[in-house]
Amino acid sequence: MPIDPTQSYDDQNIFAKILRGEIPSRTVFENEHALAFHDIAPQAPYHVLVIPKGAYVSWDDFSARAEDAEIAGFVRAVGEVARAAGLVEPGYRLLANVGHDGHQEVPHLHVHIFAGRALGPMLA
Ligand code: IU
Repeated sequence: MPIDPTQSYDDQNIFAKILRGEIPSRTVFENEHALAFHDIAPQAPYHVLVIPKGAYVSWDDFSARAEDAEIAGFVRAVGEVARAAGLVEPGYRLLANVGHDGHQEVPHLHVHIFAGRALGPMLA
C-alpha cells in the first residue's frame, strides 16, 4: 500500500531497521549521510536503493528539512554508487516515488538506481 507522504516519520519502517543494523542488507556503499544496498525484489539486472541516514519520509520531506551537508552527501552517494558500478556508460535510471500517487511503499526516502539493460522510455 502506498504511504501517506504527510505522515510523521515512523522509526519502525524497514529502512530505519536496516540503518540501525536490525535487519541485514546487501550494502554496496556508505558515507556519512547515505547508505546504498541491493533491492530485495530487483526490477532490473541492477537495482540498488540509496537512502539518507537521517529520518526523512520522502523526497518532499528531505528537500524541505535536510541540512545542505546531508543533501550534498546523499546526492554524491547516488553518483558514486553509479560510477563505482560502472553504470555511467551505458547509463542508468534514477527514480524516487513520493506518496500515494507516486506509489511510495516504504516511508523512508529512497532513490532507486536501475541499470543493466536498455530500460526503454519512462513509464507514466
Ligand atoms: P517504493 O519506491 O517505496 O515503491 O519502493 C520500495 C522498494 O523497497 C521496493 O523496490 C522493494 O522491493 C524494496 N524493499 C527492499 O529492498 N527491502 C525490503 O525489506 C522491503 C522493500 I519491505
